[in-house]
Amino acid sequence: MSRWARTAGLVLMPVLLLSVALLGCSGDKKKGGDGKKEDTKKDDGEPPAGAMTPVKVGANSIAGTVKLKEGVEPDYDALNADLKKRIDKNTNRAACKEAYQQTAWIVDKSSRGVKNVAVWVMPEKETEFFDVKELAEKKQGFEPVVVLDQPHCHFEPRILVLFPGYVNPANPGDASSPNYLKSGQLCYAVNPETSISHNTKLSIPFGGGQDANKTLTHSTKSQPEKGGFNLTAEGKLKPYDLSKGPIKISCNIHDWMEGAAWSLPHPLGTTTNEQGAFKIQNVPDSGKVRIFVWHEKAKFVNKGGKEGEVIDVKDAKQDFTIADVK
Ligand SMILES: [Cu+2]
Repeated sequence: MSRWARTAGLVLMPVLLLSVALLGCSGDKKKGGDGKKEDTKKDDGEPPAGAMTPVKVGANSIAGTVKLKEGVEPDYDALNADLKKRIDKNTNRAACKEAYQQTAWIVDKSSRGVKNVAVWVMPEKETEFFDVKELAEKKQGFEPVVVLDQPHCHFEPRILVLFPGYVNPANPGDASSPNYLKSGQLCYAVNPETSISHNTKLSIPFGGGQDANKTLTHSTKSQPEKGGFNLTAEGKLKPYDLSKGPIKISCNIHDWMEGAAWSLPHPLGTTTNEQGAFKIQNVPDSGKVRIFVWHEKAKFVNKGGKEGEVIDVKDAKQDFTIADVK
């Protein structure tokens, strides 16, 4: 049994026992003694609080751009100076010389599009979940293998959006303890350098798996399963409460190496490209969703912050502007 399930069990058990006791008392007073149904279901047909409701995914897509506001510039000199200070202290500095150029902000000069912004959607209500069993089983809408490369001592890509598991539609559990099935997606970290070691480290928010780190020997993007660090398995990755923030990725040997990963319960998420463009597929055909747009320095740039911004899926073009570089 997983840690969250045990924790949930410890918390829920006294509540369940108390509920059974109360039902036993109140049930005696009702006709037929069927107090349980009346206590857990409201008259208006709404599901009981905490119950999970499936939302069908569809053939819709939401696309747009994330741009940096005109006139707003990150302090590139300060970012590069900080990198220089850290890299100069390291014995690998000669081999890591390409890491001196900051990659936290990658802004396209002509369009002002920002790369490496994580964008995803969630159902409108916390008690809803996207039913993606079919997508998971058919391996549709997501990369089955994601590779975190580490050329010249930086992470490539810096930001990942992962899909390690989904809510089991046959037995969804409850909003505070969803029952997840594995998606089958694998994520590997590899080390393409032969002369440098990296100790890749995952720091995972509570409920998302377990912290892990490993010193990587030579391994490649084309065959990550040969010597790569299987983050999915070693980190026991699974979806978690995203309000706790992303999984932090770092390197114990090179302290300037920084990356982050969001671990979603569905594949309706992505990152922006060089022009700041994104496209999310398999969006429901109707209704509302919450959209989240996150940059590692600017944090959430959508309205509503970490609660997400409610949009109608009919508004399929969604553009965002980063106005504050923090
Ligand atoms: Cu490293």
